[in-house]
Amino acid sequence: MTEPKRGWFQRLTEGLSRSSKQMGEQITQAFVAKEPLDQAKLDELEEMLIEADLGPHSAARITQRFSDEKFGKSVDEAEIKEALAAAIGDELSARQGDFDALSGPRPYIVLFIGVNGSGKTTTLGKIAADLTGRGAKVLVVAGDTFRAAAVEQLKVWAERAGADFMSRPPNSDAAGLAFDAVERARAQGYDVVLIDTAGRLQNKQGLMDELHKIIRVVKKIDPDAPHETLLVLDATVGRNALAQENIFGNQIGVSGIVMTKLDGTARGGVLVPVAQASDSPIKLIGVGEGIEDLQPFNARAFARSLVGLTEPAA
Ligand SMILES: Nc1nc2c(ncn2[C@@H]2O[C@H](COP(=O)(O)OP(=O)(O)OP(=O)(O)O)[C@@H](O)[C@H]2O)c(=O)[nH]1
Ligand SMILES: [Mg+2]
Repeated sequence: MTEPKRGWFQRLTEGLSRSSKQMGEQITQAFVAKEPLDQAKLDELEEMLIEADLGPHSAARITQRFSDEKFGKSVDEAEIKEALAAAIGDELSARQGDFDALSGPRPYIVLFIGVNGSGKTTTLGKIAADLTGRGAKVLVVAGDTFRAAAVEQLKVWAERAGADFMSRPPNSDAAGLAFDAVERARAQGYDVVLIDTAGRLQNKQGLMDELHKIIRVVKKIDPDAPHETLLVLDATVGRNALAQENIFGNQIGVSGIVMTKLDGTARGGVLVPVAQASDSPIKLIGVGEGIEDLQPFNARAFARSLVGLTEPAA
């Protein structure tokens, strides 16, 4: 007998289990009995949120709201989790955005950017699989021409997804490849073009120049392209993700953020300050290496999972 397909919320909960375990244990320790909420407990709560990488500003706001609602009242663990989830959900809900490659112009051109190892190629592969699964004609473009291994890795993903694949020999011009890919996609009726990029070149300026060049040549064919520039950030780097968002956001321009590897850290709370610092919304999150582990970002569900609640909001 086959097991029933696990639901997305369960995957999310499992993916965030390191973070929620840490927070859950701290909440349990701090609020053993149903006792009145006092300043010492509020301080403890704020400290816990900072430790979970939510950032001092969010931690202070959430604690303040909590204090407004509950100060002097008896609270137990479950109430704390519900209140925390509501507060974090409110902080994030305006920072949630949709990634929808199939209702925009055709071909819909998506550029994946981010530092090396952040999860660009994997995320692109997962998206390709999702799109072909929904019947879309997808072209995957190996814009990371810097490393031969990167081309091979993407090719495997494209084959697995049943998407077409375009690459050039190592050290070819990535912008030239992107141009040819978009022209081909127009001529041959592709729905979506997914362009991978290098995470590291000779130096940071070299990388930024290359990304600018890719964007420039793609715009020659379609001035509105790329229709999405997804910045891929690795949650395990903690608050470094903030600096990366800052650099790519300012220098290149970003339309949405993908935060990967939330399953690999106990500090998944870092999504909160990143979401707040960024001009662009969080669109997708990665909670594991499997194809189904890339999920649309749902602020309230994320907040509930983060604090260890095991049911989606009613
Ligand atoms: N656990 C986990 N691993 C992930 C996730 N997303 C990506 N990875 C892993 O992170 C590693 C790096 O991912 P890549 O997709 O190669 O990263 P990249 O940004 O393309 O890296 P470069 O090509 O070097 O710039 C791989 O081993 C992925 O399997 C995730 O959500 N969870
Ligand atoms: Mg890559």
